[in-house]
Amino acid sequence: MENNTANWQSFDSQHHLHPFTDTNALASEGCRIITRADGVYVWDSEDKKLLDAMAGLWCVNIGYGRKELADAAYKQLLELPYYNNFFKTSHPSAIELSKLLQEVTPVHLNRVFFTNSGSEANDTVIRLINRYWDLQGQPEKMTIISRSDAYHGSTIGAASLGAMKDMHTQGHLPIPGIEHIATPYWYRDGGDLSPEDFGLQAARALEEKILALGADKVAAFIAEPIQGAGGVIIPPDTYWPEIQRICKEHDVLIVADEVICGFGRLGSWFGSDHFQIEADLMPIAKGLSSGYLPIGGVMVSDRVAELIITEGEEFAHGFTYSGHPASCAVALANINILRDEKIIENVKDNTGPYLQSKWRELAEHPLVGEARGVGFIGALELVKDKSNREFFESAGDAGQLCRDHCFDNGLIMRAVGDTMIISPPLIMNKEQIDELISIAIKCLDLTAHDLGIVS
Ligand code: PXG
Repeated sequence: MENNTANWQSFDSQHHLHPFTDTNALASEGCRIITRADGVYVWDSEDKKLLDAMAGLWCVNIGYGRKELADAAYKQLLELPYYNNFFKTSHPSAIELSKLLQEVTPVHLNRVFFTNSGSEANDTVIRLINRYWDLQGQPEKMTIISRSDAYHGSTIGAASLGAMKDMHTQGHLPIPGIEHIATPYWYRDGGDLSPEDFGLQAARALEEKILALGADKVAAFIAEPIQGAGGVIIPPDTYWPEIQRICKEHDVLIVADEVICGFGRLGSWFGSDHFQIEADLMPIAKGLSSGYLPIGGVMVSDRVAELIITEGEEFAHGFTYSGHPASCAVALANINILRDEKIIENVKDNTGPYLQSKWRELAEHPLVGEARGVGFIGALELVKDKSNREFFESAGDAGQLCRDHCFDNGLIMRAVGDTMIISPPLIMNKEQIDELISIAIKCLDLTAHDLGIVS
């Protein structure tokens, strides 16, 4: 195939069905083709350089171009390209990765079930939860409570746990046994309440739901420590402690979906460390391999693992590529780099606070109602009138405009409705943060101008 943009765009529009994409619209526009990357930058097929403030899709935590990860995959593929972990076998890279995960995750999480993605991890979560309560002799305790604006993946189970309207409509979802409560989105829904009071109120919606369904029917509560794809929704400080009190009181398992927050995003190894969440199950993916190869998993607490193991029967669940040797080797190299180069400590103590202070200054812009964030994740609320938190009538237009200006000006920033999102590679330095902020300001100005908003 000839190496040029027009050909690629043509073949792409004829033969490639893209995820979460209006294929017709894309075919008429022509897609942007990303051909290479290094550090915090990617280049397209026209050699345009873009600062990737999304770390791919929230995953390239150590940045692009680390030879150690390519070498780890190459070496593993020559030595043992494939073997499975079924039928009483295992292999060194899966074993070594399980041990390393036990070391970096919270203390009560000592076992991992490997998957290939976050979606498979969340389907595995459903299987583990059902198995756990069956073995407890409470098979009717099977409802899982999730939240509005949640994204937990695209497989049937994971999409059911999520709350994306189009996914439910198109997929005839959710599957039975899944309920949703409101999420603690203070800027949008908090009204006159203080963040602390709103956090308590949002957490108590869980207790009301448990009482309405009957605690003997409720198996688990699933939530991201900070909601990512839903719009970087950061719970007030009062939220997680109250959630934990409620789950403990009603004997409901806690699932902390760490697919985005895990491996340093918040300046801690896991969102669970940041919020002191004691999860029974912890799905992981994305930053586990920094996206260099697909791999996910579920960290399983001693409480759940011991019952499943001591019961003696096999857990009838698994994937051909559960713990693929090359993916495990790459994840091992990735975690070693995160640890040895103290990348997460640097986000916590140095670059994270710097990014957050610069990011907060964007709240002074006439278009920005709120600028929030933790560590290396952030969001801006674009609003029509910030004096009274008035949102745009046609939600999403301002976000799209701003996102397009960012692309044109060399910055990849994502829009969720009218919320602008960043989740940069954790290795982004202060100079690159300055570059991010200055392009963001320029694009906010251009967007405000398009919308006729002036200070
Ligand atoms: N849980 C969470 C919290 C996620 O963010 C998944 C599970 C599913 O992971 P996989 O590996 O199956 O994709 C995710 C994925 C977006 C976007 O547009 C976000 C995700 C995936 C694709 C797009 O923000 N998150």
